[in-house]
Amino acid sequence: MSVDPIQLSKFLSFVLRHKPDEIGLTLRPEGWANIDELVEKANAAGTRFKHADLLGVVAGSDKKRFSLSADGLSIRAAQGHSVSVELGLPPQEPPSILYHGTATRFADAIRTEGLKPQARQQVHLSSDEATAQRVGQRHGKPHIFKVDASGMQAKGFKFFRADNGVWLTDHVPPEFLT
Ligand code: HQG
Repeated sequence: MSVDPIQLSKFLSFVLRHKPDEIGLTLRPEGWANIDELVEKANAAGTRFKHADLLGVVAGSDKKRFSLSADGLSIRAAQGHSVSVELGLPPQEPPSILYHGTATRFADAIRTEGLKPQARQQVHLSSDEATAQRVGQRHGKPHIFKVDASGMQAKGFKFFRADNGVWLTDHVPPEFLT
């Protein structure tokens, strides 16, 4: 039986970002899982797919959600973790403006408290408004915040760029938001 790549992508996101223990997997500190071990444990837990199916999902992922290690033996989620991982990304100079898409119902709280990572490890930002719009739509009627990334960097805030181009930072205080 062929594997639905969208379902498999969702399963991999779930295991590699949020619940590796659901299939008895332990991620390495930087978020990596050995692919053969992941496949074996997923199959044993009832989600049936092959190594090649996983590689197909990695290659076909619209947002490049997954990265392969240089030796090709391991996989990790590029971003989006709720489990504690140390991705080991070097701090980088961000574009002067970054965007965050959210839902209108969160906008007041965000104006007061700034952007917080909520269930994830870091706040997710994008370099283009169209992506932020799509991210916001996932939550409801979209509302876009512009983030003064240059201003934050000048004050010592650090920015990281995930393998798939998503920008990450720990917190965006309200004074850097419009
Ligand atoms: C909001 C997807 C109230 C925040 C996307 C967001 C992204 C606050 C929600 C990636 C708040 C958290 C991440 C505050 C932040 N008060 N609400 N102070 N601070 N929020 O899903 O950024 O398709 O955890 O605005 O494309 O929406 O899964 O984060 O609405 O890259 O690969 O709290 O997930 O990628 O929601 O999305 P999320 P996100 P994938």
